[in-house]
Amino acid sequence: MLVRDMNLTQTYHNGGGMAVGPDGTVYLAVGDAGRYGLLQNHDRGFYPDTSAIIPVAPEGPYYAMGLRNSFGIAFDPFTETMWGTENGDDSSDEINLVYPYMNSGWNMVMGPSNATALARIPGYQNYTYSEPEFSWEQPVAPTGLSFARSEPLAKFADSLFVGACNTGTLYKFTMNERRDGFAFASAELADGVADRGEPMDEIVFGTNLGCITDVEVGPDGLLYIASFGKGSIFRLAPAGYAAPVPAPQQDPSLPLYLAAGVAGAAIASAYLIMRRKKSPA
Ligand SMILES: [Ca+2]
Ligand SMILES: [Ca+2]
Repeated sequence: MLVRDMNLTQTYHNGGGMAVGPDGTVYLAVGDAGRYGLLQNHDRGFYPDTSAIIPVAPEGPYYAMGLRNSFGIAFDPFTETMWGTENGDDSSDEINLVYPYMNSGWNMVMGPSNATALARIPGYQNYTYSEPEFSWEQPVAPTGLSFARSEPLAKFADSLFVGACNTGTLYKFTMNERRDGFAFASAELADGVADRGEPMDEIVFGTNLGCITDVEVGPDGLLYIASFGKGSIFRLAPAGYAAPVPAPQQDPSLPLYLAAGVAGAAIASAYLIMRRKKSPA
């Protein structure tokens, strides 16, 4: 069994974002599952293995804790650091650079902290609170996220793509030089917070995509965006992109299939022409 039992989890806030780290470790994000968990910055909690990012293969100590819920984690191919989305309540969704042993603060703080909230976070041995790298005051329900390090998408090497469910938007963030945060051109977003009503043109890359659930780079280096809302998978490719021609097949029967296909198509075309000729003008 790869994933160990989740103790008494609910059917919501169970996250499920997964990623494979640079060393091959498989990580799983699990939300608070609506429970009074041990890892949610309460003085006391009852349930283990919720509100955390857990190395499941091989198993290890919680990579991060204090999460409300996350639908997406991904590794920066350049720095090999983990990034993740986190879903807030009525306010504040987050994007985090997820340092090892990070405490994201839930449920004492969601979004940027303040002194009062920080004072309420109990200390966990080895785990340290870290501020979000970006947050939306008005929730957009961020989900999957992906860096694009590929030849076809080379112009986006410094970008992080983030999908959202509520807004049906694909967001694109520009990494800063150290790749430990984002660079913004607009004064409104420079504080790392999309406050209510602030323009987000700078980070809006694609719209009307329905509830996006996942964003991944395929083996062909293109970006794939899965939409639950549209029941579709979208693909981001450069204008005029032509898929590489597949290597020649070794299967000797293939030309026969192709020939049969061509013959079939020819017959179908002839049939259509015949039908057209027969139909009244
Ligand atoms: Ca946080
Ligand atoms: Ca702002």
